[in-house]
Amino acid sequence: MEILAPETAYDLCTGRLDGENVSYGKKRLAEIRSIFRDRHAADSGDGDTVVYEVGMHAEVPEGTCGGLFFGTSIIHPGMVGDEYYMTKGHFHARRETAEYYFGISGSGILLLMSEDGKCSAHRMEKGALCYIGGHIAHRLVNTGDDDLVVGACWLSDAGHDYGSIAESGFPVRVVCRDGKPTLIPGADAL
Ligand code: M6P
Ligand code: ZN
Repeated sequence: MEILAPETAYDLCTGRLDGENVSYGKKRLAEIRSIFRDRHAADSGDGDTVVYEVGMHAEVPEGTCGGLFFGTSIIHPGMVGDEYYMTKGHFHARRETAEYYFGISGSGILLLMSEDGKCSAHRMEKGALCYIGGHIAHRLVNTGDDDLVVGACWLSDAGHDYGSIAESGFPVRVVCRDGKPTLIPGADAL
């Protein structure tokens, strides 16, 4: 029997994934304008701007029971109006499934929301490990000047439910006030 080389490379410093079954996707402003509170700023921003990227290692097809996915989210620094760049955020389609997020570099906030709309905010930085339980929506916000890089591991049959977020949003937003990240109430757009 021979000793096999790793099929996939994972850079512990950058979160970069390379090799078999790895794919990368970019999320541009044009696709996610509606998540930001300042509609005018979101609509007048260049739709081609990449807000965040997601690399993913998927050994099994989406929906496979018992499998795992492994990913890296890279949220670029920037703002729409006074609101920091962030991910769309989602519940899992299979609500009971959990996920790990872990900080690789940069600084930001992980917003968590229960199904009845209770929200909490957690600092996300290198070395932070966050267990996101089932029935909890999750969104990453980059409050720093560099990329916020966060690793993730979730079940291959968890799925994504973006619809509930789109309808009611997160009840907390992260905006810049006096140069500092500040939590403000309100899911609605301006
Ligand atoms: C992490 C995981 C993925 C998710 C991605 C981007 O890598 O949670 O499942 O797709 O972040 O987040 P979102 O889907 O909310 O845009
Ligand atoms: Zn998730």
